[in-house]
Amino acid sequence: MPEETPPSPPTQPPVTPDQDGGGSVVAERKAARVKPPSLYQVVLLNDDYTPMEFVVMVLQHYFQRDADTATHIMLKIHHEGRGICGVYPKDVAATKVELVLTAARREGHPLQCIMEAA
Ligand code: TYC
Repeated sequence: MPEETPPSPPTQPPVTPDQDGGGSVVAERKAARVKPPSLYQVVLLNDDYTPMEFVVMVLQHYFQRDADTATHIMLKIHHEGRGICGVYPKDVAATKVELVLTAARREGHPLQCIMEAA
């Protein structure tokens, strides 16, 4: 019985310097086509019942504000009716709104938190 020759490995197409089959050329083209994510601001609204301390806690815990900044934002909301907590990509903003509303309702506060295109 004659010996079979082993199958030869698949041959690679020739590579030229600026077309290497998937490196930087593809990455650059993709970056040019991808839009930056649209941003949303998370806004707290004033009401007559939510304690100031709870709003300050929300701003510290969910929006990473230090105590002074959180107090400043809370007082701005108290006096002007609304205030921006932070600006985030859409899914992050939506998650923060949900977390804030869940925490407020758990404590029995009527605090309103919304998101709007920045
Ligand atoms: N107005 C509230 C009070 O006097 C405090 C408050 C501040 C409530 C900000 C909501 O988003 C708010 N207790």
